[in-house]
Amino acid sequence: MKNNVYQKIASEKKGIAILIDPEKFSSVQRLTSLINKVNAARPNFIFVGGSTVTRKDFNQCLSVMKSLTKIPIVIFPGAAHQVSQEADAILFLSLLSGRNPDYLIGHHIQAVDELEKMDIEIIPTAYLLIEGGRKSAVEYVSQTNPIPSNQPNIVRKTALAGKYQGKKIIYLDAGSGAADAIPIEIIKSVNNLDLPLIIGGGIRTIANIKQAHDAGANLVVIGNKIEDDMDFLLDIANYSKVNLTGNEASV
Ligand code: 1GP
Repeated sequence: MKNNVYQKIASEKKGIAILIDPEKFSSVQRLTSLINKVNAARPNFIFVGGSTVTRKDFNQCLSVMKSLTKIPIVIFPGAAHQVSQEADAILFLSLLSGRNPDYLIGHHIQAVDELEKMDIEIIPTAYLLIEGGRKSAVEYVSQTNPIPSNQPNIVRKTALAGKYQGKKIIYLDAGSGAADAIPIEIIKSVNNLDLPLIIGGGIRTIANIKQAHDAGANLVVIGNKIEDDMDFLLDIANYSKVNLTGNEASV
């Protein structure tokens, strides 16, 4: 196993992952310039994946990224073909908020032949889509309904059922480009289930990131904001530096 990604996520208190959707970075030049900036910002992980990305764009993106960065690359797959030996790990997502068997077990079965031959870490993940103020691509593509954002009890029970099924991580997602990030009460409803917590969707400010961390997120994922404004990576670098300094001071 190349990298102990699961342990790294679990031990993060205020981690950051930058999400790259290969469909939006099919230009190698644009991808290269993004990765150079990501390298300077030094997030804990790069997530890669998307709801509608093709195998060709996915593979090209992975091989370009692998040649340009040492930051661990984690696949956040939108479908069965989004697997690659170039990655360090894959979040093996089950869309537990929905009732579409393809996203609960179907894509997984399609992916196993390829995955079995790869030396990448496979992380069983309870993936819950939460209403984010506008219809998300995941919602449309998976043909499922998100959990309403005013239902922390449903979120908690769903995540706990995932834990009892053996999922190792909880990922709450408001959906890419969500108008509203995951509310604090929703994050707090699952922060005592003793599983690492990833929060994403609609996070566009340092205040959003801090709020999610303070509510218990081990890792916060930022995608769209970076696509619109790559310089936001500088703000992320500063935020992480302050946290690191704070951590060191408290040791
Ligand atoms: C979406 O959690 C990710 O699946 C990130 O969302 O693109 O809105 O940051 P954004």
